[in-house]
Amino acid sequence: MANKKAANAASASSFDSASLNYTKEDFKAKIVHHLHSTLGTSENKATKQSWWKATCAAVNELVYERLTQTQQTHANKDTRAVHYLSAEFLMGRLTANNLHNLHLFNVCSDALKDLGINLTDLCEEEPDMALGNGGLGRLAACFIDSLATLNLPALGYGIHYENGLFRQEIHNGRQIERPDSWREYGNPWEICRPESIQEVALGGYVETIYSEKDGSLKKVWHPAQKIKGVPWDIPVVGYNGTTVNILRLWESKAPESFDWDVFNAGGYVDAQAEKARAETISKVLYPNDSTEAGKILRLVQQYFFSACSLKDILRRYKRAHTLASGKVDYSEFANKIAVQLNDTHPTIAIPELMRIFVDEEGLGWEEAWNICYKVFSYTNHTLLPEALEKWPVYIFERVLPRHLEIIYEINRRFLEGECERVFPGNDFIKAKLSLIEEGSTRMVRMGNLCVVGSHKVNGVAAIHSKLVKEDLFPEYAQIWNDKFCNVTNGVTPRRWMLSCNPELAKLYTETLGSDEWVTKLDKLKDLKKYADNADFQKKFMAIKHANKVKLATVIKAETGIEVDPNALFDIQIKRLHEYKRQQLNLLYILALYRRVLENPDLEMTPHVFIFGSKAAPGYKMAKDIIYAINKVGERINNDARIKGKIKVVFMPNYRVSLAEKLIPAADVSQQISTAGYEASGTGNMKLAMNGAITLGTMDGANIEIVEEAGEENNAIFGLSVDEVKSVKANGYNPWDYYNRDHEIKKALDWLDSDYFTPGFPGELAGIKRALLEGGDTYLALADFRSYSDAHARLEKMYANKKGWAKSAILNSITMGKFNSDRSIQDYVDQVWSLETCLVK
Ligand code: CBF
Repeated sequence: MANKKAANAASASSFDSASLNYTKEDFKAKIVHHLHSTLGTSENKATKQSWWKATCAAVNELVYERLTQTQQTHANKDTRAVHYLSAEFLMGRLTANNLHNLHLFNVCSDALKDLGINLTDLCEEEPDMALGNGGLGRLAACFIDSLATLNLPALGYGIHYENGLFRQEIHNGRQIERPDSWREYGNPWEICRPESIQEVALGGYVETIYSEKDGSLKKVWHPAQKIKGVPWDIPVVGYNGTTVNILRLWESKAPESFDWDVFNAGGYVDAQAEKARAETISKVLYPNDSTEAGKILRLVQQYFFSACSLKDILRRYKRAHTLASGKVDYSEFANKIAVQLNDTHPTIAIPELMRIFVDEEGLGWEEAWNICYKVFSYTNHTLLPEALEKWPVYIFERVLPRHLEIIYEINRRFLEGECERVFPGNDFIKAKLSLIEEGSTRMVRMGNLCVVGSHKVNGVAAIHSKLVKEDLFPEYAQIWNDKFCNVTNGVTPRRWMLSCNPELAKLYTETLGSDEWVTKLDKLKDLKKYADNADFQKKFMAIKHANKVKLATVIKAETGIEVDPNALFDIQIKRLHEYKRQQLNLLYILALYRRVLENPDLEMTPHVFIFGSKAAPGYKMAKDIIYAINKVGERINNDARIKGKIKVVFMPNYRVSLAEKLIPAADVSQQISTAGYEASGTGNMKLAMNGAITLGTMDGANIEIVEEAGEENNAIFGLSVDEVKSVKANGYNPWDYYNRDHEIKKALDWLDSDYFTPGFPGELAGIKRALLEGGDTYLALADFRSYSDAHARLEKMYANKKGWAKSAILNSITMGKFNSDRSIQDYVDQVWSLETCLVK
């Protein structure tokens, strides 16, 4: 039964450091104890790393106790649980987060101070756990925080990548990718669980066995290879509560570490070949899939973690539901188990569960299917066709032959059943909805498989969910209207306010007289009466200024660029993609630069444009845009004629821990995607929560943000979703904009010259070509003028200090809806039907 009270349950079991008997002296003793006994060092020899690890070990004493209590409670009560399958969990750092969630941050900081150590410095020792690319992976991390905070039984399942997302270096303006070995020297937050190792199979062939007895056909899969999945558990500490769930990440290993016989016969390298092959699976996050080997590896990764996770789920289920006869009672399976597919990456779990039920557990097809689709639900995170995965059938035949047969059977039953019922005899629609795309290379459509094999499909913001239903899967919606729903994304206020912006958090708590807002973010609306209050505005803006001063120091240290904290900090931080339109931002910078050159007395607020962004290694245009931003920045930052009115900063290696420094310091949040392309966005929420004004299009969650914060407090511009569709339908011609708008023309022509790349003319011309000859797929030129006008409005707003403060405050305090606890509550109500479970 859906439980609407989960949000309240979060604070029902609150505790603080005093009630835990974690006084400063206790903490000091524990840290020193671990320095000696766990790290094998002493106070005078210990490095910062050792202090950090000793501190984590001290915290873990409590975390492990809570973890055990949580697991015992869940097992005793045989709770229904959600299993969040995601190829990505972009966790960032955990130290400050765990301390805050346990209410131990201050006591730990005091204890360390006595020991001569600064906690904030120590937190910098922790490498980011960058096991994700961007939004989808960070969303998963926020969601598991909220699940634990709401005392919901949940497990995250993913891959224990040896190397997370590449570390970005900038050399002469260009992105260089370096490996990210985040756990080279050990990670104190993870626990290896060899007792729960799983084994999964790959390749081989399927044998059909005819039974003389009843005439039935039995399928037997004879795999060619076995892989061991070693689980690593990361405790997920809920805020203010007692629940500690786990994130279980699978590392791939060969069943044997090397082949003795081959080794003895002198084949020292060959003996380890299988080990190397097996370990490749969890070696790197998203290897390049432009080659065939890359594609196979990607599919194998997806199968590896999905299959290990399902085996783990079944193991736990069997423990509670095996009858005295030894038979397993599967009638409760769908009541106990919910599996959320975070995008199409874990789709293969659907045929895998069918395979286990039918081939291994002896269930009939109908019985198995009836359980299966009730277990799964699927979140779509994008409409971009390249992200809706399709795998060549021939790869499936080689890697997962039995799963291919099962997919064919699911497809046959769907096309002959529900599809035929709603679209009788309509072969065109059947071809569109089929799980198999016919063509020169036959493909398995994972998105379609998700829709057919799940009981719920959701998008991640209202507009996106509408487009998923009406544009992406309209015929499926005709078959199963109720399957489609919306869950607008959210972010955890614990990390994205409390931990990253402690002074703002303190102001809110002191003014409200309570820190209830940390779980019930809506409470901040009670501060509305202060939005106009001069004293409150002064405090709020002083905090923003202090955050900008801190960021200016980081910028100087990382890039050597000096920025003035009194300037407007205008930030665009997100993955680099043409639809996100960093190139539009750049075009405006070029236009503004020219305006100042042409009119050196131009009155304007000094403006610092800050970018943080990684480009996919194989995405040439994205890398060219990074190069252009850096080259344009170099020229502008060193041009004395403009007297520092404009600065352009590209922060290398954008990641969670850097975002935590950038977001509290932002005045303006650029969310400028082409309407209809950004499913939701979550950076937009984090920035608004911290008092940035959105300069954005009516896209994704921007629409809902503005609904909450008021359009008058933000700068909205550009074509709407419908207008984008109609401009495209009517034949968009970017040359018209180029020829008509002299600022566009001049900015683009500049890129043809060597003005920004002395001695190398045309190095930046690729951007102009993409925008003109390439057709400007994402309508940057069509939106340029209205973007420039929105900038002008922002300038005006910023000039009115009181008005700006009011808008910034209103943005920050009206973001209650974008608490990930609310998103999770929506999943509980609409998709998972989970009960809270308080842990004593
Ligand atoms: O839903 C989380 C995020 O996912 C993406 O990053 C994705 O990977 N598809 C989208 O691009 C974001 O809009 C979305 O917020």
